[in-house]
Amino acid sequence: MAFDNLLLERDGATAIVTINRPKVLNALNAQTLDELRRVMLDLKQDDRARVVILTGAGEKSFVAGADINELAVQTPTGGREHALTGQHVLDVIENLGKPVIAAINGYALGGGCELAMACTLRIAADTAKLGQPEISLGIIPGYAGTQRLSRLVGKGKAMELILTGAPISASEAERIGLVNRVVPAADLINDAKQLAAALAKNAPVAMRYIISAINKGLEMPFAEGCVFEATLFGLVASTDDMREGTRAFLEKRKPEFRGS
Ligand code: CO8
Repeated sequence: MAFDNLLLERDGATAIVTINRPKVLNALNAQTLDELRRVMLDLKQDDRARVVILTGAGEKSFVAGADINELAVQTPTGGREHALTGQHVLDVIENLGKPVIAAINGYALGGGCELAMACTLRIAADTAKLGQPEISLGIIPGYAGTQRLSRLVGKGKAMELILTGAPISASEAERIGLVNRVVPAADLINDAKQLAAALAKNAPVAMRYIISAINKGLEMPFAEGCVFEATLFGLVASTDDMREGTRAFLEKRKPEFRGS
């Protein structure tokens, strides 16, 4: 697959996707969004890729938002379509069925913060800044930021971040639960690779069901979420990996999961 604005590398069972428009701080234009959609759909089907890392090119920015050149000329119907397209791409990432780790190497603003929130886990460099500055452009988040931010950090903090538009530091983002952990900038990619390698050893079907149970379960009443979990629990019992995992424990050895 050829991309103008993305790089795709492999590190064992980890696929590393880098958004590569450093001159505009990796802002997401329509073409980049479409390339992200295509690479993610491809990785979803790719059994060699058990975990995905998503990061930004350069040292300054993960993604500084949607491309403001395109926002400046959008029409009402075009804006709605743009928002729905972006929401769809982020939905593909959130429900990829394998962990996607955002390695936040700098600014994650607007659509960049929304993109990071769609990932399964977030590791931030200590130099990163996160926020939803749309209000300063006279607009609102459009890639589901109002929905995901309030679910991740609660209504009060989401209101504050989106209404003020003020960015926060990586350590503040960790304190409020917007990122899972903060590491020195120089260690970011290695830390993300280590976490990815550890996750890649886990049973792929079980990871897929965990992601699904949590994502879909959050949209359901508690009792229905529990029934959904029980159904997935039953399904996972049909896998060779369940037999391998339980047998390996009893035989006092490390399991080797094959994804079947
Ligand atoms: N879009 C386009 N270009 C950008 C963007 C962006 N989001 N961010 C930075 N750039 C460009 C700058 O224009 C500049 O270009 P040039 O060199 O040609 O002047 C280059 O990147 C470098 O940026 P700066 O010189 O501004 O770098 P600084 O270090 O001085 O500042 C900042 C860094 C603070 C990150 C600053 O660039 C900034 O404020 N950027 C905009 C951040 C922002 O407002 N993001 C939110 C955008 S809105 C959004 O994401 C909505 C998403 C949902 C849309 C839904 C569809 C309708």
